[in-house]
Amino acid sequence: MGRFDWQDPFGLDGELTDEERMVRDAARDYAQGELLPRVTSAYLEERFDREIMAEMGTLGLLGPTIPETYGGAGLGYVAYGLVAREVERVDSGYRSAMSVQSSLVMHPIHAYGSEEQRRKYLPKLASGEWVGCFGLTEPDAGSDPAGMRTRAEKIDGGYRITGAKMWITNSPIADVFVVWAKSDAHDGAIRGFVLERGMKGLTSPKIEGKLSLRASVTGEIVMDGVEVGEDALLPNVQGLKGPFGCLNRARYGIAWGTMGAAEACFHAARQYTLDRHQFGRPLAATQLVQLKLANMETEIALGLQAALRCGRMFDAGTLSPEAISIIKRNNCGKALEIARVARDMHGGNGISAEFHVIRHAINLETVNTYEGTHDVHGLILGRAITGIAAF
Ligand code: TGC
Ligand code: FAD
Repeated sequence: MGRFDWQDPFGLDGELTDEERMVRDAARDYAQGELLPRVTSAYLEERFDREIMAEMGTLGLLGPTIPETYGGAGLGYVAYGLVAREVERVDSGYRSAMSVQSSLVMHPIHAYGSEEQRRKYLPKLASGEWVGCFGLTEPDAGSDPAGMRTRAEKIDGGYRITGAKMWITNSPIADVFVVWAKSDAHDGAIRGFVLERGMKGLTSPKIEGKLSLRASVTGEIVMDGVEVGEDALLPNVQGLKGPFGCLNRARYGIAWGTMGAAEACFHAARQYTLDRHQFGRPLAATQLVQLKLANMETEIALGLQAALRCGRMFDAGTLSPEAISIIKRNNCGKALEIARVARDMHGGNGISAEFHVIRHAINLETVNTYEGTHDVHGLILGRAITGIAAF
């Protein structure tokens, strides 16, 4: 029989390649050394430090699955997931900034863009010189993006885009905006456009006063008749499968990332309850605490195995969107529950920024909602199981 390792009960480490372990270790060193020391002040001051993008770019953490020809790292999806796990171990907001850039901006330009668009945008997004954002959600179209109102109207030599996007990660600091609009020239089909800061009629005001994900900057994208050339259209995709192809990747990354946040809370709760004495013994010596730790360990071990399996399937080209819904939904929900319990186990200290667990818990409220809410992923699965759409 093998020896039990409470930090890695199913031997995940041994299932990784040398390259994946190297990427994981580099991401962990960076996240613990450079992100952790500044996260508390960033969160309290509702601030995203722009230089983080350049730091991540230097380490190859932006667009890690994009081929090296375009400035990416040419890695597989397990490596991408391991990076998300390490970054979200510190804060879901930092993982957000990274996954939007990689999965929601670089991926569509690479997968649906022209060769000119790839060469123009990808290297600068990979290095972090440019920040990107992804505009799908609107004030009146969230879970139901097909209900979007943003329109691209055909004009001589290009398009005029009018509409508003809401709750957009990175938009206030973005240089590049991948936005989705219904195009009159394509029978009202949803098409993707790449806009750039400075275009007339384009603004991206910050949403102030978020109580969750405060170390990530979120805003609107307001397009008041923005005129673009033909070269702004992503030529190689039409319909909702365009944005959904991007979401598949980001949702998959979130399944890994949330396990990182859950592990941070689990480890903190374990250490805290070993150190803290009440009634003459460590809290960890009580049955209730041990049961909570056992539940956390179990859900994390299962969630990581499922994420790893999906990563291998992603690389093999066999992963379905519905399987991604399973891991996005379950890992977010379980991580949120683990963070809430860890917060409780810290008692009064649990509400202090210094102990990190309440920040993770509040962040995970957002993560459980964006990229398809917990219930919407349940409905995606319900449709796949029954053949009946219940949206
Ligand atoms: P439906 O009829 O199901 O599909 C329309 C077309 O899209 C195709 N499709 C997919 N293709 C690839 N991958 C997927 N996952 C796909 N899901 C659907 C489908 O085959 C069809 O193609 P075609 O060729 O037949 O036209 O569309 P519906 O309108 O019924 O959709 C319903 C539902 C619930 C599945 C969908 O709307 C949904 O997923 N809603 C959730 C919306 C969402 O996730 N928004 C995320 C916004 S971005 C974000 O939150 C970023 S936060 C990032 C961060 O900060 O980290
Ligand atoms: P709604 O769709 O209005 O849902 C409200 C509630 O109703 C939810 O509980 C939902 O599960 C439930 N519901 C909806 N439909 C049904 C149904 N048919 N049956 C039963 N229940 C239902 N979007 C982007 O495009 N780009 C981004 O970068 C981005 N970043 C974000 C960052 C943050 C911090 C946040 C909070 C959101 C971000 N989003 C982004 C938007 C996010 O994807 C949406 O908030 C999410 O998809 C839910 O949409 P909604 O907020 O309109 O909620």
